[in-house]
Amino acid sequence: MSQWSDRAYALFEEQQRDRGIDLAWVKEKLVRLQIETPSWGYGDSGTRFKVFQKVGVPRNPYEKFDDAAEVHRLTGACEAVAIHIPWDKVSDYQELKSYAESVGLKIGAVNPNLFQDDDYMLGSVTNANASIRRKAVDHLLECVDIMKQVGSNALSLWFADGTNYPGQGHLRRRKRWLQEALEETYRALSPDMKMLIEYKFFEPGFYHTDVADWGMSFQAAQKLGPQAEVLVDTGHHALGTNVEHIVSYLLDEGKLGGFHFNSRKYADDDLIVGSSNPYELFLIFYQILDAHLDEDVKVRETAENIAYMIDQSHAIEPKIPAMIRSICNIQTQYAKALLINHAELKEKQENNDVLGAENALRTAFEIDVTPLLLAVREERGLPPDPMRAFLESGYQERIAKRGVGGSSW
Ligand code: LRH
Ligand code: MN
Ligand code: MN
Repeated sequence: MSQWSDRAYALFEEQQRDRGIDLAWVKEKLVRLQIETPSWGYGDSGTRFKVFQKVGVPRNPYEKFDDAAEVHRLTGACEAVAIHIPWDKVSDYQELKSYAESVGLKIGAVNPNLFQDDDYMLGSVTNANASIRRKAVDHLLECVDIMKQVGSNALSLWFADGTNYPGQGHLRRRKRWLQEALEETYRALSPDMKMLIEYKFFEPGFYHTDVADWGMSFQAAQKLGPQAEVLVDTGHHALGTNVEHIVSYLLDEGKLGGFHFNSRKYADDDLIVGSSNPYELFLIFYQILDAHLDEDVKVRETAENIAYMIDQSHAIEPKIPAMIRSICNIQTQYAKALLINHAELKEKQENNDVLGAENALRTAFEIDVTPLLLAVREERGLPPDPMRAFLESGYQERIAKRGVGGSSW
């Protein structure tokens, strides 16, 4: 480290010791934070108005793994990559698994795609047409089979099913078809696999969405059994929703399975996580780290086994730097949340000290964690500034030979 950062870290260490923070514990937690990146985040993507094609975008799933490996090499925090089928369809999944391993990665969640086929225009598992429902469930089962081949232990489900007009679909019948599809899929899981059920309150259906909120995911998961849990995509909530409250509720019920992190300004913008709402991200981590300290072992285990995943599609920004920025933003907010003095906060809460409690929490958010992050990266032999290291690495120039016209999503 430079003299400047050595001095900054020494001061930081002293300040945190004075606050009663155990920095060895903080560092250990930071080192263990792994965040899965999405294969589709490396491809070309856009809005519903236009997909802009970029130079150097991966042309196949293998090249997506190459780019993800570069993100992992620089951050040390992204060893798993989620795949989306059929976006990442290959003829030999064992070969894809071996390739991932050869570049230092593993395959994370498998995401079935039930929204891009013409047959699914009016729904997949909730389509009024029984043969389309069958086709959709068969795809879910195919994905469970792919999980077995690639060694994945998470099936990540999002249903685009919904309607645009009142009366277009029979809501209760659709609810039952959805549950039937989930049950058949659940029965195919191996004991070490989890089913993560994502919700989204609108889009592409604008009148109703079959799995519209966390309560519907929760209820479906509850009926299925212990291997089914809720997936919180931070972009999938209405404006003003208290996402961290949902997180704490699901933790307490032992049903928080994972996150799809991204930003949310107005809707599901799929932009860089923490770019416009860093305090929300910090408050989410506060709930999680508080649950790490819960006396109930089930709550603790749920908090410790959360699948942290990014779900982003960058329309205008270069893909790899956007992913690195997201990882760094998550690490920053996680580090700040690790500096919360829980004993002090508890004491203020128990004394009904409204402003004292708010201050105890916000104090951690306001600490500059740059010296801590630099020290942890240095101790791990990682570049202190992963973004700068990427820009200086020449990787972007090397992949330019792929040309334009890579994979979309
Ligand atoms: C839907 C969603 C879901 C999909 C992904 C591409 O908005 O969040 O997770 O699989 O985007
Ligand atoms: Mn998502
Ligand atoms: Mn989304």
